[in-house]
Amino acid sequence: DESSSDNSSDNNAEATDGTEETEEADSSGETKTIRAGIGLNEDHPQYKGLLKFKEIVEEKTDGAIVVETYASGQLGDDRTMTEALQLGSQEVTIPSTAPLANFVPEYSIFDFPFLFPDEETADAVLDGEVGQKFLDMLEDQNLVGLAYWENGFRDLTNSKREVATAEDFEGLKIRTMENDLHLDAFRALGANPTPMAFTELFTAMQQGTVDGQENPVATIYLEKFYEVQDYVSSTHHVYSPFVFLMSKEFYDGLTDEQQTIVRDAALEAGKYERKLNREANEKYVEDLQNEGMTYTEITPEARQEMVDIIQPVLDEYTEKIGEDLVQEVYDAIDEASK
Ligand code: TK8
Repeated sequence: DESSSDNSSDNNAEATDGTEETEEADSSGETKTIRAGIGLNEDHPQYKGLLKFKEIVEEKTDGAIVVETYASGQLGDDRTMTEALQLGSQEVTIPSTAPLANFVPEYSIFDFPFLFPDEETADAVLDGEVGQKFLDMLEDQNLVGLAYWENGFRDLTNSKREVATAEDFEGLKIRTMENDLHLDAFRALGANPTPMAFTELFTAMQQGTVDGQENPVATIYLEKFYEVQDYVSSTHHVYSPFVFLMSKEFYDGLTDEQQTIVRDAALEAGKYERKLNREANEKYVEDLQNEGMTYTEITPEARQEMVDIIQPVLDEYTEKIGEDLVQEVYDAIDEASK
């Protein structure tokens, strides 16, 4: 059909232009291997997205690049795997933006509570100029950000009591991601936050080291948090993007054609992952209730009270990140929400 003939002519054009590269790759003959590790388990859309990435890359490079996939933190937690990419001992990981703030402090903006009003706005901003500006900031850290995937809107769970208003956070021992803004925001609400890698979270809840945590309902359900948590509140307090990261050393070692293939594959697999993630959200809420969790709606008034309490923390981080950059993000959000 039209596209394949175009494609083949492109390939010929590519092959002709890039004969050298192609021959070079062929002459070296070695297959390049991508060790791709994530923290969530194989049931989560993040893993299904990674399998889609694998399928596209192996098909498009005709096996010149092989992707090995490791779920459930087999290769470590987000920070450890991100450091492995910097060292060149792993090629791909897809962390939430929150732990990336330890590598690029400006990433804390993504954890401003209630920053993105909905998924469509998040997509428009992340897939546009502003999103690319943040991906470019990763280069100095020996990392290449190829695409944004979706973790989602985060909700609070705990094993102590229903949380319906800001007052209910008082004294709750909440695990947060390793991100100072999350810690400061939960402290402002009166909670007692502890930063912890995702790989230790289930055990910490099981042993009562923490009373609660916050994650999108997909994670709460698919990681079986209902086995150790009794209450879930629709706080939707942060929209967490995932960032598809590749080791810069590995990326720079690819041919131009292979770089285009992995970049396009990360983008295409990301759109597929976002779709899967959103399709099931309603279902997860019902599933959690069927597993015995009490679901508490947060009213707009209660949410506004939380926003007001957290505002001083956001003012402080706006200083740290830089007023202009924060304003640029808010302008992009306004533009996208029109
Ligand atoms: C999984 C994490 C998880 C994140 C967290 O590796 O740490 O709570 O929301 O999705 O990235």
